[in-house]
Amino acid sequence: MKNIRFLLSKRQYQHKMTYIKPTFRHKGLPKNEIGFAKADYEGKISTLCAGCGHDSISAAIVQACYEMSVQPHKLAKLSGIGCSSKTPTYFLDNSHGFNSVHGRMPSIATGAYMANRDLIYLGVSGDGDTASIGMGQFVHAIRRNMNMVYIVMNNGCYGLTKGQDSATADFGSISKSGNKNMFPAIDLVGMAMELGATFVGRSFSGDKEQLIPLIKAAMSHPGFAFIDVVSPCVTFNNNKGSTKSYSFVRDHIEATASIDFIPPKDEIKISYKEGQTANVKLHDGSIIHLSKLAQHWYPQDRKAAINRLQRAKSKGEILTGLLYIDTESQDLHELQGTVKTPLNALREEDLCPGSTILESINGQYR
Ligand SMILES: Cc1ncc(C[n+]2csc(CCOP(=O)(O)OP(=O)(O)O)c2C)c(N)n1
Ligand code: SF4
Repeated sequence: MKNIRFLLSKRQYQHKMTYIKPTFRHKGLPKNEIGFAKADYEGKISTLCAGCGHDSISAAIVQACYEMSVQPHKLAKLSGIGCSSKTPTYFLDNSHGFNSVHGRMPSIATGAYMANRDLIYLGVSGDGDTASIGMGQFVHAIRRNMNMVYIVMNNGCYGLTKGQDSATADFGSISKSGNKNMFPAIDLVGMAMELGATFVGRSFSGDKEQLIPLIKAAMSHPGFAFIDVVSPCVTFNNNKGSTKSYSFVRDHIEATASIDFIPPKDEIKISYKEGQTANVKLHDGSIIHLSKLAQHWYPQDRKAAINRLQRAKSKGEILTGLLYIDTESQDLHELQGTVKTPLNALREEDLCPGSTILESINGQYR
């Protein structure tokens, strides 16, 4: 320590100290099934503003991956540009990562996913990154049902570039500078639903009881899993009149149900009254247990979910939870019938079938 102080100026030294995160792990820390502590799923110390909703979402991702016993080297985190897109630096330090260009995360995800279907793909984006410059990429990722989790940290503004209104800012919402937004908001959840997304959820960065099981369910869903998370920007969009502030969201949030994610090996121990619960079984045997289900809420009925969303919107409610799931969908690899082995593991004999087979293939085109 003395040597570092000697080599650096006081300012450089203090700056460096800010970013040191201990790697020491106490032996007694609880471990998950594969022997990792929760700290093994963390990343660098966040440089976001204190109180930013995005940090709570990072914490929920860390908790979900720890509880799911995800092998860190079996996950790839991808992002675009923005405060939200910086967050992969703050979680899953031992996983693969690609911080791409503004709005271009889906293309990078598509390339990586086509080359190697063996990883969990976790994309993180902002409402600016997705609903404006990245809109064209986002809609095609949904349409192709790529097997990935796509989280939008939605604060209704461009935090990184000093808080301009984004396309998800609500009509009439007032910015910190006092301007009223005159354009209607693009509702990413409604859009994803219309486009045929096979898993759609919405949550709030301040509701980890809901967000953690939702992320776990999204990671288990074999298709495009979209989660819109309202995530207040404390610096530029947490003022009176904003519809993405902590206080506004807390006053207008409506959960469709409480969510429990039950992995295949566990059994459901809780029981609720008939009509108030639903169990959605996923392909790997895990169960999404929905309790305190809102009346007439059917998370496997796309039309009903769209209608309910529209009604909530007209009442000014922010509807959260698992909004829609299709458990029978086929993902992009299945649709294309591609090889199961990651491309970098294919051997020469797999790639070159030999002259006899090649001759017969060519023969079909003569
Ligand atoms: C091609 C390109 N255009 C514009 C920018 C400037 N820019 C950087 S981040 C950003 C928007 C960030 O907003 P959002 O995605 O909502 O993330 P937040 O910072 O609010 O989390 C913009 C416009 C850029 N980096 N690259
Ligand atoms: S500017 Fe806003 S979005 Fe960016 S880190 Fe600060 S609070 Fe978060």
